[in-house]
Amino acid sequence: MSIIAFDLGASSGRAILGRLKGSRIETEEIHRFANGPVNRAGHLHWDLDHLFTQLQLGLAKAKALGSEPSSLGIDSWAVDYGLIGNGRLLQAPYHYRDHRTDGMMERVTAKIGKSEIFGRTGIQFLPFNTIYQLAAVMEQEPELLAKADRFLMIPELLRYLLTGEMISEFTNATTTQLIHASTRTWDDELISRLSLKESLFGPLAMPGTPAGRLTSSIGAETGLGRVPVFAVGEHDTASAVAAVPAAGPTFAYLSCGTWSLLGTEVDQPVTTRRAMELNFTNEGGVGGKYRLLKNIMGLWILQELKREWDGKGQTYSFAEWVELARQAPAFAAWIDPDDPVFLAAGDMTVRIREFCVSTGQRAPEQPGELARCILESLALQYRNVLEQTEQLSGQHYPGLHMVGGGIQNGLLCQWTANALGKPVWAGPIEGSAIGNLAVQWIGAGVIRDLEEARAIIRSSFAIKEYEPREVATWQEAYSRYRNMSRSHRP
Ligand code: LFR
Repeated sequence: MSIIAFDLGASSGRAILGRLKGSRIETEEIHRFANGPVNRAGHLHWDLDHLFTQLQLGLAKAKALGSEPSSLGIDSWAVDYGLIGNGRLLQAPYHYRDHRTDGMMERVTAKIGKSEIFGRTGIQFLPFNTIYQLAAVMEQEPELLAKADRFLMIPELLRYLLTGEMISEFTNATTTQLIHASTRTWDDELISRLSLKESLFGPLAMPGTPAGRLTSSIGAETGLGRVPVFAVGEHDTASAVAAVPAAGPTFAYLSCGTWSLLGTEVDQPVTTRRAMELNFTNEGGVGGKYRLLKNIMGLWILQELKREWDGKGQTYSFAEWVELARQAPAFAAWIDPDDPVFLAAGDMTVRIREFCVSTGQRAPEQPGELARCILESLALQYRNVLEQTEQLSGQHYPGLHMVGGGIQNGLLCQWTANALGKPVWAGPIEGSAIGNLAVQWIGAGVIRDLEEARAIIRSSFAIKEYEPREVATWQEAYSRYRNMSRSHRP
């Protein structure tokens, strides 16, 4: 019997067919499609109609391949949402990198203090969190909120279109910064202090809970019938962390894609002052766990650099960018990848150069120098954040698990091991899709729990080990990097 995971990422969306043969998972990518933001009247939005068509195409392809999936689940990146009025989507959902939230986090936290928000929710301060997106709507488009009777996040919206049922999902809901960390449900007090309607936010389903079936018309169109749909870890990072092939309860992970999410799993949120100062987050996880982690800007900076140079007619493949980085001189200049200047789309070359000059470094000129600067800075920042994770959790990690598409960049994996002075275990690549599948099997009672799922994942997918090299050189570089980034931060 097969099942389907839809994983909607920043570079593409995918439909992955999964089969469980004994204690081995087999996966097959049956459909891949574009999932870029669309620019409408100067704002970045999701193209939901396109995505819905692609989901249906994925289902039809499964049918054409002779498979009759027994369930499906959808995951995507966090924080984005749509508003429903009278059963209809009121507006194309905004993409979180849209500029409309500029300054909103400062406005909201001036009204409700940061320590109060963090103490209640345990969620890190990112300018695009749903709470600040909703505050922007309230200021800029209040009529929209007045018309809305329901708030749904992206996978929930797509699930609604497939099943006709509106059900919110816990892991993704935590990223709104509107879920109370100890009650694990909507924080009605926070919601009403923001002057939002409590009735917008519906009941929450935990990952692995049944959440309806394909409507009869979609069942008929795709030829699949009324296939059950699960609420999975619908935040892609929740799914990716569920797929970390760790053997015991104490481990550190890096979900490596457009973003780099580095941290550990905990039973209870860590909402100490220190966690807030370090801007760590406690996002709801699969199996009742929390993900204590930090967002690192990630390969986004390199992806944007590539897009910019493609636009100038100087086109290199991603593999070529990595090769150019390998050949460029070592430890010449670094950025703090988490400086907010790197968040929005656009001209990374200028921003990287300006950052380097403003911190007393020589500005990288050539493509290889720019790419090297980004990848070394990421590896060094991973070490910094792993040390912070150890401080907060009181645990010691002997190495780092890396999952996600970014691990195809072997140079970054090796440099990460070098920077940490510890081994990196890289795999699986399709972390989010595999975690999505695993949670459906747990929901169906085919796999017992998260621990068993991880054991199955461990034996099903190749895990590549990177041993640290040139440790002394990287240690010295790390000390210099720390001084550079410390002096730069306010
Ligand atoms: C990764 C991710 C991160 C989230 C960011 C924005 O794809 O979901 O976890 O902080 O995207 O939603």
